[in-house]
Amino acid sequence: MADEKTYIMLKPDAVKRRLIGEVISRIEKKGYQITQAKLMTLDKIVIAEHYAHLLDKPFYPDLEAFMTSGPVFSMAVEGENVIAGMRQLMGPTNIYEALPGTIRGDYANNMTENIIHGSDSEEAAIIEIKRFFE
Ligand code: IDP
Ligand code: MG
Repeated sequence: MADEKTYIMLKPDAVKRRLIGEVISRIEKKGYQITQAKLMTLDKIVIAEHYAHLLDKPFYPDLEAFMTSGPVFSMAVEGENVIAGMRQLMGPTNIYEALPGTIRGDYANNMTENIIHGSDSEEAAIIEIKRFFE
């Protein structure tokens, strides 16, 4: 299978908790390659684009406040089947179902502050890499 690219974001809780190195280490141990990386602070406009599918959810205000609370660490990550592979390393959205050994399972104890974002499809990966790196 040809190499794929995905967009990975270490959220403000990961940066504040000094977990950038820990998560990068897991990505590299898996054999994926980080091809772009950048620390950045996001405004409400880009968060509303990135989480457009969640704008009407009751938790959106908390999500917006969290995502703009400090810098995030953005990465483009490359590898065979990396989109699904990273979602597996991350663990599920519902952190109560995230098993130990996954990033969310090991580090997240809250549905909103869950350490990491990863694209969920090829289309999303292309849009998100463009959004955060161009
Ligand atoms: P994903 O990050 O696993 O792709 P999405 O459904 O795209 O999950 O949700 C984006 C983000 O919104 C989650 O990572 C989490 O930070 C937050 N979120 C999702 N569902 C909930 C919820 O039910 N309560 C609080 N926050 C949520
Ligand atoms: Mg998502």
